[in-house]
Amino acid sequence: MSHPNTSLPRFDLVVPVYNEEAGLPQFFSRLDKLQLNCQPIFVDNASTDNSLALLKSYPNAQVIEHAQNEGYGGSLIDGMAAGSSDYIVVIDADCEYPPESIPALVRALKSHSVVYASRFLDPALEQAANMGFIKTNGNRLFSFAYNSLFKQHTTDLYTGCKGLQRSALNNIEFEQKGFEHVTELSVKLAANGHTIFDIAIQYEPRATGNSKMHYLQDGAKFLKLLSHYYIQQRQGKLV
Ligand SMILES: Nc1nc2c(ncn2[C@@H]2O[C@H](COP(=O)(O)OP(=O)(O)OP(=O)(O)O)[C@@H](O)[C@H]2O)c(=O)[nH]1
Ligand SMILES: [Mg+2]
Repeated sequence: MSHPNTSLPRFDLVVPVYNEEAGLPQFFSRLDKLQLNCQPIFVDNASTDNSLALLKSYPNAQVIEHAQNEGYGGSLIDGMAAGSSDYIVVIDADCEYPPESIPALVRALKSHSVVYASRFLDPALEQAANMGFIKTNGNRLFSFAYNSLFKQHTTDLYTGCKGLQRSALNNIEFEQKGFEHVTELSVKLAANGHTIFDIAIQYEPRATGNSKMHYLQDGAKFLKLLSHYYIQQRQGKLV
């Protein structure tokens, strides 16, 4: 990154990685082209393929190595804690969320403490992404349930691409290490008075590697956890 794009404020780019050797070269080259003014923080979650070696070959990146798999949430928690910039951007390593959207996310962070890159905000982009019935309606259901209980308006609770002003994390202690982290983070941000601001993103379903999500199982866990946090909030125990 010889001539970083200095029109944007500096930020930490947190990327959770688990067995993404097939997609990482493309991720790196797309990131390079953007010339971002950022600190990449890669969290290798005990990949069993060549991901870790690839991450270590990327110049000027911070690489966190998990000796054992600590979950998607565990990876984000460690990645976010390792940085020090005022702004944090989280993005998956598989290019499903185009790295080219990062500048818009950072710009939005100047005036919003929490920004989610939504796959469902722009109907034309949603249609082009062709995500399939379960993923689309599962996400709608989760977002609706969360919005109703926590007075928010996000269109994509389960996006893997989001931005945070670091100060939004000040009062938050995390306990969830798996994909449940997404729920916990969103609930606790709301409980701390933050409002999620959505920007539209063109989602590109993965062309390489395998998904490790189990939608029905993870969906049931989500609804249980959301109820748990709602009850905690009603009892005044959430913050
Ligand atoms: N599934 C999974 N992903 C992890 C883990 N740790 C880090 N990740 C990374 O978290 C990001 C999201 O995981 P994905 O498996 O792509 O989840 P997804 O995007 O919902 O599923 P796909 O649409 O099939 O890609 C990717 O960058 C993974 O490499 C983990 O323990 N499990
Ligand atoms: Mg993915």
